[in-house]
Amino acid sequence: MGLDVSFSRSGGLPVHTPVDGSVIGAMNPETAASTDAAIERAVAAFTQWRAVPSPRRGELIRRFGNLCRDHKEELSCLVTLDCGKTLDEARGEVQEVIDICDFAVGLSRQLHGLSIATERPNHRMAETWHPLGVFAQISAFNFPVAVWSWGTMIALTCGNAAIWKPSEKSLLSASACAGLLARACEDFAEAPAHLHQILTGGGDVGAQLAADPRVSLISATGSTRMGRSVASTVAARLGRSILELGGNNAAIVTPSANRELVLRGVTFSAAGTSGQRCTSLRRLIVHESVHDELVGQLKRAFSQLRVGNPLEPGVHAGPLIDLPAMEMFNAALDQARAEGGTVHGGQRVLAEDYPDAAYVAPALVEMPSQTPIVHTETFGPILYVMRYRTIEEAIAMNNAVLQGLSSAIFTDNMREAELFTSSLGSDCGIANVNIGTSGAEIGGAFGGEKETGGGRASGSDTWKAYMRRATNTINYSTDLPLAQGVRFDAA
Ligand code: UN1
Repeated sequence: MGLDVSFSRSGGLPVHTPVDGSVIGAMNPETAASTDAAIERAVAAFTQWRAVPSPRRGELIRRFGNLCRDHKEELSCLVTLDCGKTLDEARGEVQEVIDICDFAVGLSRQLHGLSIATERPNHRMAETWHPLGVFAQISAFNFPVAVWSWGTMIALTCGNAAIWKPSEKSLLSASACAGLLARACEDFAEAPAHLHQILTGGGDVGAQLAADPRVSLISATGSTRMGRSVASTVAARLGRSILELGGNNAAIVTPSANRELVLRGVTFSAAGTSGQRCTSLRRLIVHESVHDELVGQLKRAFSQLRVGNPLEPGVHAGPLIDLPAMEMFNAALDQARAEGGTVHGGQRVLAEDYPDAAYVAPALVEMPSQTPIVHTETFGPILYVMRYRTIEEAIAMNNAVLQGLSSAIFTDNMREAELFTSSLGSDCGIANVNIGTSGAEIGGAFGGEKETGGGRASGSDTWKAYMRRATNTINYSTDLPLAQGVRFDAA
């Protein structure tokens, strides 16, 4: 069976591919009434699904993971068409979906709580974990399927019903994934109707999900502006959210760093995915003794990268998502120049072949210091390079921005590496040694601090955020001793 891309091809709003700017589909956005009805259906699905034993819930995820394995190549092509990342990176993204399914299957037998020492005789105290309710995921164009799967596979395993509002810029792969999940549910007796629903639309659909008290947990990936709006709406109703927002990720290059690792790690993290990962490397903080030599090597490495049609083999980076993204890229480079920067690369390429697409050469920008533009996340391949003298100064520069997602240090000096990953080091949710800032595995908790939003998704023990924790105190005596020695003997 092939893939089902079921969103409408006619009517509605056009959906473009960044590969050449052409129209590849159309979106008919949800109305307030249809979104409301979907939430109601999800509530009904939840009341059934929560009663299914979690290892059985895991079995559904196993089926979906296997369907993704069977259709990995087609799904990867759709990811490339949707967001313009290279086919190789798109395969990596679909692999993340498969990996989180495997993780969730194992997790389905490990949703265990603590037993806790109680101060009262013949009592038992324990934590139990229960399904929470309706989970909603808002995902961004740049990882059109992986980020959804991190949240949704865990949420379904935890016994929740799920709703997905993908980016309106990347509907092909979203629609195909939702179709495969629906297929996994088809002959799975315990799966209720509408266990997972996909809602197409823009910010208004997301805002409605955030505002609705029937949505127990909302996970949002995207801009800080979007996250601020979701967070304040959810907080006003005292709901729960998981936010994974902007990053402004830095790597420190110390004098002892293995240069080969630096060149490969920095080039992939800065220019891969055309700098459109939230984990993309945007700031390089280089010891003054190796700065000039490294800049020369990086200039060469950047100029050798092949920017082109991401469906073609051998291409390192595809286009930006659209022409407005290229305008922001150009504006950032202009501002960097005005703030004393020297820009290498950064020009538009392939404009004759693809006039409606946004292909740019990655830019390396030497900056005198961390000026205002360096504090800004521009979603494109721009790497600002600055100098440092002491490791303490470098760490302070790493931490000086408002975002706190990912960070890295390249060093062979264990004192520097340990300091960077210690409580006195990087203040980010991800702190790496001798690898770049991007390309995290699904096994770890993914997310960051400060304006990145504080949420964690994917592996480790993030599942706890998708469940309701109950503390149970059970008295199996014939007495009623009160905690803290309180006496109340009226009866
Ligand atoms: C994102 O850009 O929103 O660590 C997610 C990485 C990928 C996920 C990025 N595994 O770069």
